[in-house]
Amino acid sequence: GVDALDGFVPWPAEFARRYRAEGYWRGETLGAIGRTVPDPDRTALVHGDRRWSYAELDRRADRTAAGLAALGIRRGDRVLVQLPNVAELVQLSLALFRLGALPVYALAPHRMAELGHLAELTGARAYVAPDRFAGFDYRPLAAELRAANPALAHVLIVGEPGEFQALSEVDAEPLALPGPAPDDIAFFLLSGGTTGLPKLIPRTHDDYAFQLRACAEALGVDERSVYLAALPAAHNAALGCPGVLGTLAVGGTVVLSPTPSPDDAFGLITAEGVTFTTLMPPLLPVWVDLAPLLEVDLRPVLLQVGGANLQPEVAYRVMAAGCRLTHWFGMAEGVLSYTRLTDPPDVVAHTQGRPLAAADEYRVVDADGVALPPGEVGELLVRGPCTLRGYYRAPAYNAEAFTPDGFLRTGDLVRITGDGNLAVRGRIKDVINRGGEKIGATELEDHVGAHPAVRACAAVAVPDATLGEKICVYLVPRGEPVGLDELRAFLTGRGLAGYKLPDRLEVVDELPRTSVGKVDKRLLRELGAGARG
Ligand code: J2J
Repeated sequence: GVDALDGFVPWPAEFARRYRAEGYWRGETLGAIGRTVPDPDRTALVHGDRRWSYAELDRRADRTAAGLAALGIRRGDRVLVQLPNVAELVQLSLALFRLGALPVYALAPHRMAELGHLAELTGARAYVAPDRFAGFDYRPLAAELRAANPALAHVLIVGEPGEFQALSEVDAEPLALPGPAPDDIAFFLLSGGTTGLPKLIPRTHDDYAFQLRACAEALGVDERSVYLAALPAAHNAALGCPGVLGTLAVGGTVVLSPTPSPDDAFGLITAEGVTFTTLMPPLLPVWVDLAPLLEVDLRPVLLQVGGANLQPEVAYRVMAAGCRLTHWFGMAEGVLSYTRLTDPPDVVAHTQGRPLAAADEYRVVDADGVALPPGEVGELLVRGPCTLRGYYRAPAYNAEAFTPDGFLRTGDLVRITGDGNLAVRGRIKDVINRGGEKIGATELEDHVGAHPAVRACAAVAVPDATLGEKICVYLVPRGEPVGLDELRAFLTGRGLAGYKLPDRLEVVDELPRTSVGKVDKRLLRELGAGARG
């Protein structure tokens, strides 16, 4: 057997049967993407000066798959992939899907703390990184990672390989590969909301192929569509809602932008005739305000926005400017709810619409897990054809994160409105949502607590006008207090990703406690909000 299955929680047989019988799961594998398209000469991918037709992408993916097989990468092997929005990310992903090897998608800002954990958890056999991105050289990081993880036999670099091997040299005559089964894990995504170390989400070929198809249908994405990947394509929102993979699956064109900033994205929108893209809320006002000044017409571009709280005023402003908007609630875990293109502006501004699939089961429950009457605010529980049944190799965590009958506890507070739309109202999970980037509070606290001058600490979200939330750390010192800059440098030295570094530090004599002795984070959040500005 494929040992990736050790630690994977599949859907129970009766659910798998139902999802197949009802046509959600169709026995597809993701390696088929780019293979059978209406027009092989059509442009599949635009990245910088490179324009690859479907025929070229298909050929490159086959050659990379054969080259990886020649290196000894097998079906079921895990490969840590840390690539920004470059053509090689797509080529490599298709190659791994065809081989049945499993990408573990890290984000570009991740460093040794995150990568070391992911490599160890998955037993990854290879690591793929750029030579440099955003001013950072990944090759010394690769050397450190390999030294710490003996199972990591191969380091493949996009660009100048230095002491390692260039991904471009992983290339061989295409060969027949056994390939994966549709119910195999296709890849892993990082969870946006956890306690302790980051958790991995296994996505199967069946469930992700369904997500791609359903999202494309819902937004009318077809072979004429042009998707701008402005957010990182390694994140679920841009990878597959329908995103990069869903656009390629229907024969459309994908345009890769290195960042979502107007400097990078606007030229591409005009030059390539972009028809849709995905944004997190903080960028939306920036885009809409700058577009007329930079003479870019955003009206032909359907904007998919979600991932963090979107203020209704911003949504109305965007729609008043003539832009089309769909408002999403999404999780890498597979939960997706969104407003449809025919929904009235009030529904788009105030809600995240309806579930992706008719087979999605949503429950709203109180703190005791008891179902609430429609309209009341409670935690959202979800079960469905693309919502995972367990995090990878995390049995103790899974026992808490799922109900006994298999519903994912999202940790998000929602209400279902009278007309059946989902409206996110808050959160009970201990996560900070910094403009769409998720920081697990306990993960950060464990790192802060490792500083010798820290007696106790608590990380909480504080309001921020631009990002929605920022990170504030309350700290009880042991002796001489630590300053913010010193703490940030300490955390960077521990290999923590830059977006998880605290924005603010408050030194206190002690942390407030609830009656049962837990740190009173609600009070800390209130204090943090009050002390603002
Ligand atoms: C408030 N909070 C939201 C929203 C997600 C599409 C879009 C987003 C993601 C994503 C994604 C929110 N308002 N509209 O994967 O495919 C918060 C919730 C949720 C968490 C998931 C996609 N939309 N959130 O953001 O896995 O707290 O996925 O549980 O990164 O983001 O984060 P993540």
